[in-house]
Amino acid sequence: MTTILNLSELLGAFIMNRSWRRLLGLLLCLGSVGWAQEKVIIDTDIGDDVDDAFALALAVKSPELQVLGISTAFGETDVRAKIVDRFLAEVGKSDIPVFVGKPAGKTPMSQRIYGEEGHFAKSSHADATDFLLQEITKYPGEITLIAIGPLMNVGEAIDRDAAAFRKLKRVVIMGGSIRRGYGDYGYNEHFPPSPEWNILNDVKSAQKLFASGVPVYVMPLDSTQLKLDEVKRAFLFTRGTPVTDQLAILYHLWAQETPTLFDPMTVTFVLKPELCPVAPMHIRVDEKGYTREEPGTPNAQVCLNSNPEDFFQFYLRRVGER
Ligand SMILES: [Ca+2]
Repeated sequence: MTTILNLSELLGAFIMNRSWRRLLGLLLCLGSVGWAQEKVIIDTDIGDDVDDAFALALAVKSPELQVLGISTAFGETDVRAKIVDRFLAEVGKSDIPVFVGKPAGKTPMSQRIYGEEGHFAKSSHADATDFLLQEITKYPGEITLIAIGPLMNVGEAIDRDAAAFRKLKRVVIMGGSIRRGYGDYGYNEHFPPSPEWNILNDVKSAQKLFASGVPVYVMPLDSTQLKLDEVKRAFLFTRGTPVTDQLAILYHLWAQETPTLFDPMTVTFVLKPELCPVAPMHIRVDEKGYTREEPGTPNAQVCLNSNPEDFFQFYLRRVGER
């Protein structure tokens, strides 16, 4: 009796001890990772704005995710793919395959040189839509597509095989502007909704996505205008890890001051949905690229509000982890 009591007291003392609780937490986390990694494909227009790189950084630092592949969309998709090649190689993830969407003309790209110098760039990349449809067929109902650029590849996949596309588990996009426009942070003067970049650059594909019947999760301007201020940048860029070093290089090539981390909220939502709570909504994408909230059967789950401080507490800890 005494022995049993002593053992339970000992166990209680261990559990109360903070380091043991942390260890238990880690073991539980590793256990859950082993069982149910989330299969994701990321479709990105990395290369001009810098937030895509910050989204990829979060994905590669997250053991909860199994990144099946990364595809590029919009403009010079081959240059974008070379940027992804280098980023993945520099952070030790060159096993993740990279695919290209249809190229469409030349656009200014602040981070072009990062991919063009030829570091780790693969000589060719297979087609993004072929890959997407093939993976959906292989893992029906299991894949989350995270789309953080204009939606050309999504539109093409729906055109080519709408039935297969519907077998995605879900699509999580950064896109749209429901009640707030660019520059409206909630505390300052109101800026009305405006056509958001990703929707505006391929309105037809966005319309197809909202009509596709696939569960669509939307992280619009309303909840994604997350400013990486100088205190946060100083923290991140002095971590000296392979991932934060690449972010520092891409940030300097981008050559502006304060990045807005629109895209990382999509990856964050997949990992911690409570950081961007969604509500059902019927969204109509009009010809001008507005995402109108209208009465009707919900065709999307939309996050209208997030707490930037909570987001950064999570993001900086995870991406800055040594
Ligand atoms: Ca983007």
